[in-house]
Amino acid sequence: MNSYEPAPADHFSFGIWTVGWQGVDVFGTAVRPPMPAERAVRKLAEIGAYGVNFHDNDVFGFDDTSLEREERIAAFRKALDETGLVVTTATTNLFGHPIFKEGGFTANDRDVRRFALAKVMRNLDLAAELGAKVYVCWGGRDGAESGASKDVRAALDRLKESFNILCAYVLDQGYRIRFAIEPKPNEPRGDILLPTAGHALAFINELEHPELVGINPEVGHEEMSGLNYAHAITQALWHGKLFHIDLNGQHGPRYDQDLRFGAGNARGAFWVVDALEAGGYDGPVHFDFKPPRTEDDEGVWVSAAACMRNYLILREKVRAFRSDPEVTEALRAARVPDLSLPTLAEGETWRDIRGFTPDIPALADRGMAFERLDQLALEYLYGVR
Ligand SMILES: [Mn+2]
Repeated sequence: MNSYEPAPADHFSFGIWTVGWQGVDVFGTAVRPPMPAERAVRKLAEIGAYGVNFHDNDVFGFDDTSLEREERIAAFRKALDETGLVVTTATTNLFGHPIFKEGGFTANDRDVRRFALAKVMRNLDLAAELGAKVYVCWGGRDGAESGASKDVRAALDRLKESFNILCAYVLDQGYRIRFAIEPKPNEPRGDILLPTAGHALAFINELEHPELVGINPEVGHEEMSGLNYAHAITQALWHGKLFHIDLNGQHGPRYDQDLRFGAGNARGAFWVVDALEAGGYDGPVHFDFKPPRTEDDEGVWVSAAACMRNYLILREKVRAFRSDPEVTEALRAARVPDLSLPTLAEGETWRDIRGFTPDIPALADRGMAFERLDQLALEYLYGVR
């Protein structure tokens, strides 16, 4: 019987801001006290996490003096050293301070853009020092609420310029860090630039160093747009662009819920784990969730541990599904393996199929047997197989 205990080989990681979220929302004040980064590190190590991800201002305050900054970083580093937790990833807070109210890389005010890039470069130095391999860029304030306020073409030019500058910076500094753009359709801005995984993938092709830039899709962010997250990460893998993942839970198109992984769209979560189990992703299995406002400190750690536990439960179910001979037979009956056959045979060209006519009535009549296949998956998910 599986105990669903996380192991270092599972590479589970958490953002410091996830368990540290104080519960401030649009309608209410903090419900939990501030959590110093070093406490988050120690508690995450206790519950079996492998690594962490941090914003600069998860560790030290925006207005901290150099001395305060150094003290905060030293405490963070001490906790990392003592627990053995790995810094897998880092990112910059370009959304919290009022200076970023109109954006970071695409703010209309040029000095805001120059400051945003300086802030990223400063935290890239710390990220490199702490061994992060991935640097996430979430432009939550890069967007608009109204049509004329943002010149979208110019904003895309500035986004492109920003990534070109940052890629030049990591190359010049000799850092072994790659960037991962995190798409999101809306919230906090009414419409955010690069709203989906697809938009971000297309954008990367316009950069000077596309090889240094991939994506960090989040379950909730794709599902807010009504999209299929398993498809998004599979396409990102197909492009060689899945540099990082943000796992959490979401109930369809509404505000960004950031539920623990496995809550919300549970059926979607099954296929997310299936997509990751299919292979090709070797980054951290990272959770970006928010313990609900209803929870006290104990509830925070219950929900964090549940992210990992749900992943392991789903992994067991997915593996059982994929190794069931009845499923293999159902896949065959649904002709799923046939899709891997190229449409043209070796040596054929369009000339060979231009006049091709199959048995049209027979193919049109033929059922696909997908319901049987999907019912097998659901029965694993429901725990009756
Ligand atoms: Mn989210």
